[in-house]
Amino acid sequence: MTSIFRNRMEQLQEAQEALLSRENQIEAEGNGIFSRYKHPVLTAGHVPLNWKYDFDSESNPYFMERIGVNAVFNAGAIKFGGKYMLVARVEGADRKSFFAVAESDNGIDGFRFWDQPVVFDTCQEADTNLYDMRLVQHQDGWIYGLFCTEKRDPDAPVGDQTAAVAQCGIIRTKDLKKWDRLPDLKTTSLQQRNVVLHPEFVNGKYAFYTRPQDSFIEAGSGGGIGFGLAESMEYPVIEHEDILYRKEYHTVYEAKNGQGPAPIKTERGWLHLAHGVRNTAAGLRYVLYAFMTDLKDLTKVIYKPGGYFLAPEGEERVGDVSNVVFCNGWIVDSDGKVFIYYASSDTRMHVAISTVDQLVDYVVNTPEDGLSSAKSVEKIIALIDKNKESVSNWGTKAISVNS
Ligand code: BGC
Ligand code: BMA
Repeated sequence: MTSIFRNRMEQLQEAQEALLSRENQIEAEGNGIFSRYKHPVLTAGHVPLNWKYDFDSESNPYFMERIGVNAVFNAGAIKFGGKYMLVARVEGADRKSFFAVAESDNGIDGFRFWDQPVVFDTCQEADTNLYDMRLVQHQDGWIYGLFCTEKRDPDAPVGDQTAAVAQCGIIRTKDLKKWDRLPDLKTTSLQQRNVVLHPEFVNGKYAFYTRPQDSFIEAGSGGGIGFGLAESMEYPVIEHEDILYRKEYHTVYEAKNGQGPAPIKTERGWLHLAHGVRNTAAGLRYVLYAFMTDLKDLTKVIYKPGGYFLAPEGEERVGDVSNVVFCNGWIVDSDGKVFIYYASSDTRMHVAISTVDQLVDYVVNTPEDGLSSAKSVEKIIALIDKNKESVSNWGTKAISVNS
């Protein structure tokens, strides 16, 4: 064994152990709706060294990286066996993404990848790239993973190597180890990304949030968050989609929107997190926004807080695809604590925490988008006036307490 080999190996192992055992700290202040944690929870630096390095000093005397990992982001999340599990999108230096499970005891730090990436039935021609898994513990007893499977558009002209077809792939498991592939979801749309399984049966059927689009990037006449039912998961076909949340001019979801993780059931309704996209001179900007649907009519949006819930901040703004936050995983604990796992700029995973009570308060009491500057000013004036009243009431209370 050369000293180069030994030194590099030891240095890399030490640095990785320091990263993996680093404690996370909650960030002070914030907006009262959620709190961010200081450090990313999962990054390319967390990927086990034996996925990338050949540990044989004969065949790798320089202890060189043989397989590069570019980024770890857009993870599905689930609590399983008392642990916080992320099924991350790991993207290699070759731009191919795959899935890998990482677990933590407390959900905020100490995430470690399992021994090897997730393996399931794939077909090279049909699944060039796989990404963005939504994990759902369904009422039927299975844990489903719905993800995007992408391939080159077979009808694209020879010179166009960017046109692609995206559809929803489905796998299921009982233990996050053995995954069975089911047929891809069929809908009437040419493109589907951001498909999410609803955790409960609806009229005895499987319910899905969809995102029909005409072309790979452009929503065209489609777009919006859709909703549809399928009879079975072994033969998943949605014949009819209702659009429950449309795109709208001059909002944070003007260009595209898509369901985030599966919604959380609360006493007031189903709590949703989604992403909204607008176009800018600097490219697409992705933010997260929230809304609530009716407990009985899942296609009815009953609360629609205006503006974004979470937008990229500080180092989150920069990465492979800058100015992006994306969330496809959150975990609710039995005490109502919510762990929101979001990725920044297609590069790394973060966590923010909140509670079901706070998130419900947020969706119910945040004013809707009035869709004009004048309406925004009206809302601010109304708040200023309300505050004048509150503060004067405080005065009386303070005096009566003091006297
Ligand atoms: C990328 C995704 C991206 C999509 C649309 C895909 O090829 O892998 O990250 O969301 O294109 O831009
Ligand atoms: C997509 C998503 C994500 C990604 C985002 C920004 O449309 O499906 O995979 O985070 O674009 O690149």
